[in-house]
Amino acid sequence: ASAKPAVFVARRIFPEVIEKLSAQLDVSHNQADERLSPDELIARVQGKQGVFTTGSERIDARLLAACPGLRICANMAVGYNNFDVPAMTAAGVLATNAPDVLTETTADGGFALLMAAARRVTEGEHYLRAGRWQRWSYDMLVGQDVHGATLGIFGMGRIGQAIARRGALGFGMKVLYHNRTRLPADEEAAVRAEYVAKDVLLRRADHVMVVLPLTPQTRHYVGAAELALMKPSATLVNIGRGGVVDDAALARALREGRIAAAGLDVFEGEPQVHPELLACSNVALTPHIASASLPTRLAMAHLAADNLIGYLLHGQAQTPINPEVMA
Ligand code: 8YV
Repeated sequence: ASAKPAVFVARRIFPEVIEKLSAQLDVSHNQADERLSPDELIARVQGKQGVFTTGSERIDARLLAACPGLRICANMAVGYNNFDVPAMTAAGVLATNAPDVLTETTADGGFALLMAAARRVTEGEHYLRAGRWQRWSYDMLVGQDVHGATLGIFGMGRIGQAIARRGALGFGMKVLYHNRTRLPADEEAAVRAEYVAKDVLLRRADHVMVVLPLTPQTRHYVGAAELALMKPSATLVNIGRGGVVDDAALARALREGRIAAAGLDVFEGEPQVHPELLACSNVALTPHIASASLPTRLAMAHLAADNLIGYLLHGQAQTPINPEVMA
């Protein structure tokens, strides 16, 4: 038997990160890309002190009760709606996420979708590949401008602020935001964004970017009533979490021309995508890849690994969600 603390890595992950973990910990690794079922996850975590999760493995009271030796769950994601944090804290299990290292890459991803949707990039590609591009016409695939437009941001955390900076400084946009808490004046000035009420943002924005985590409070934060306030020429982008936008209501709004376009990286029930969204032409769709540059994914994996090693060997973690557990 090994004296090293034992950890379970719940998905196939960079070999070099597995090597780094294996140098200090007793590692077992699910080599598959499939998410384990809740029962399989419990069976594999039992007897382990740590688990490396990738953003969608559910860590809840049932798993915690079945895995009493567990001390840390390290999520390779900034979002942690897969964690029941109060239950983890009650069980004395540290939760860590992977913030900061993905901020700029994810903001780039948000702009990629905004540009694609507003300027009909993916729609244009489908048009071309389908052999429908036969001649020039003045109104072929005309979209909306991004530069100089009014950008509304829901969720002004690290990624929201990186998007605000891009909009204001790179694209000359007027930036509005709404958030649970308003930024301090100096931070607001640094990102050149104006705090407004939710309905004001929806009415005034030419493009709305959703960068909210999924919580009970943000579920369907943008639904039929919100979409109805938006301009018919507006674009909606969701790079936060599936479920923050009501995808069925969005598909209806797109089909009825109540808004012009959407760009979506996250979906309710992903990897399933609402069939009515798939049927809409005026929507740019990506499979949850806003953080997916190679250097960023590697940095996220290293951060999760460092949290596991740091906590299990030295009682230290860089990015704890419930630091009270460490005390
Ligand atoms: C991840 C994400 O790619 O960080 C997050 O919250 O949604 C993405 O960056 C995904 O969760 C898998 O790790």
